[in-house]
Amino acid sequence: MTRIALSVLTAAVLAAAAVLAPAQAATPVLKGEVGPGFTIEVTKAGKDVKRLKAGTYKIKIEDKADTHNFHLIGPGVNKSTTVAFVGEKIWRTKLKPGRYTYQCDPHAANGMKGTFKVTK
Ligand SMILES: [Cu+2]
Repeated sequence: MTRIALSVLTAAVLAAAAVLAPAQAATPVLKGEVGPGFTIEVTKAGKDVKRLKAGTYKIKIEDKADTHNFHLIGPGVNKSTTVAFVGEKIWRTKLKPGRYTYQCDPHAANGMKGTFKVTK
């Protein structure tokens, strides 16, 4: 292979990688945490989530108590862990514009809930 052909090939591989890489990195990660106390939260990079852009998210659920569950309700989404479940789950979830509520079902009336807004 000539040196020119090799550099053209290298450039093509780099260009392809540049096109593919952002698509993979584009799936943002959220964390949904409930328990062990009477707390529930959704965070992104350690910050409480109040607003998000519509799109597909990976939500890492950490359910830390067998007395609580994590339930996410909103446009097109109604997912929950069971109260008895303790452990981690990863939900790949499409969030649409609107308001989402996350709550612990047995204790939502006691304030174990929160909301965030998804915009276009
Ligand atoms: Cu609870």
